[in-house]
Amino acid sequence: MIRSARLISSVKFGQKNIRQFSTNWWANVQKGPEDPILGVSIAYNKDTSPSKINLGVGAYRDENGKPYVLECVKKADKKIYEANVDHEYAPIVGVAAFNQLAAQLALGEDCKHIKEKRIATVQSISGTGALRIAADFFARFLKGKTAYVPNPTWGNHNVIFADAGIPVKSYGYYNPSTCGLNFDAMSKDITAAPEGSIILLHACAHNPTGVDPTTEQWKKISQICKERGHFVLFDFAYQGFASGSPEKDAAAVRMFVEDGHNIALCQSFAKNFGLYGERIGAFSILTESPEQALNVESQLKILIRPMYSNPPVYGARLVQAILKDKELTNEWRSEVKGMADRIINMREQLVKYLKKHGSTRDWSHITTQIGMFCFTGLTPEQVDRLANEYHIYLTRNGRISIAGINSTNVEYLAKAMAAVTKDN
Ligand code: PLA
Repeated sequence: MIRSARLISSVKFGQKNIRQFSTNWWANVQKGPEDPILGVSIAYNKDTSPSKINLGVGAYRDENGKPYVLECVKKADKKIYEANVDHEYAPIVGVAAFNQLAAQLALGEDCKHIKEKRIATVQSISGTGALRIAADFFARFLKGKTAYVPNPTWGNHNVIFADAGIPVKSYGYYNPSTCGLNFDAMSKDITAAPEGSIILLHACAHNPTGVDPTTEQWKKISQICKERGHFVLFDFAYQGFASGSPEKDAAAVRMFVEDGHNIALCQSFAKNFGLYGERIGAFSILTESPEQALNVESQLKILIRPMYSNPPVYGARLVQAILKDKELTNEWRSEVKGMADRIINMREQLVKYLKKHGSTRDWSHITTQIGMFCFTGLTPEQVDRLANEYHIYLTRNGRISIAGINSTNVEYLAKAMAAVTKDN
């Protein structure tokens, strides 16, 4: 502004040799690539074929391929409307009652940290926002530490930590030859990480592989993290989506806390409450004492205030209305189970139709993997063929969002997958 005003006034006063006024500030900005996951939806939206299928982003669809608004959410919506609420700012940490209920949902009502007020919880802009707060907080207070994420992981993990200035490395996780967990590599790499590293774990329904450690394996990982003095961050984006039971899906998180880890926890309510666009999540840090929790919370506030000041209230109000009401909570439980069950059923259907269409591959991982995603083993070239020849869209790492499959499109999908994998 100042600069343009100066140039314009120079012209006014008729000075010679002034620089040409220009508004061309962004000539050096190059076009960047689309996001590997959200870019899939852009390609899908452009396709005009009636048989097109979007298996890219992990967004639940009902049997008719439509977005699903949970009944408990509709009821909560009505309650909020009827309560004639105002639209005042929330505090920097968000809606306090929501924060409490969110932490309880993940950690259990008996969690000592909650009872003893040894936990700092802030509302976040969904799971991504929680991770971003985590990464920025670690950059300030765990300076010099490296974050270890599974290989592979949700692609945004790497970027979030890198953008916050935290070095990111990976630990072994997936074994492509078994389509299962490479527990040896996982435990070796976590052991070899420098003492006191940040270890990111997917609480359940690992994205993109759909492969989770067993209870025994979780116990060992917890032990290793203890021995090595690692700091554990759980990304909990799918509570209820893996098994249909929010408690079962929280087992690993709760086990680590029982084992004595003061974990950090990122929660998302996008998938389990179907509140994708409301951007509702929570970030918690478990501490040694109530005083520490207050100190941590004060620093989280200092971090959040210049980022977005305070979070939007609507999603928090919805989740709060559901979780504080026994009946609505029970309705939510049965609806989240319904979504999980439909996904499990689609896995079975897909395998059945792959066989029917002559595929002799071992597709058993489709039913053994859990949660929203299946890591199919399809190559990037096969993925491209699915898009170009069959109008079926997925990420190039071969991940399919099972939630996008329904009884109308499952056979078409199976036929196409059988065709593109026929000769290899
Ligand atoms: N953590 C994991 C492991 C996730 O898979 C996702 C979402 C998030 C956090 C963040 O979700 P939120 O910010 O919407 O709460 N992953 C999706 C969507 C479903 C995405 O990539 O943004 C996916 O398709 O992988």
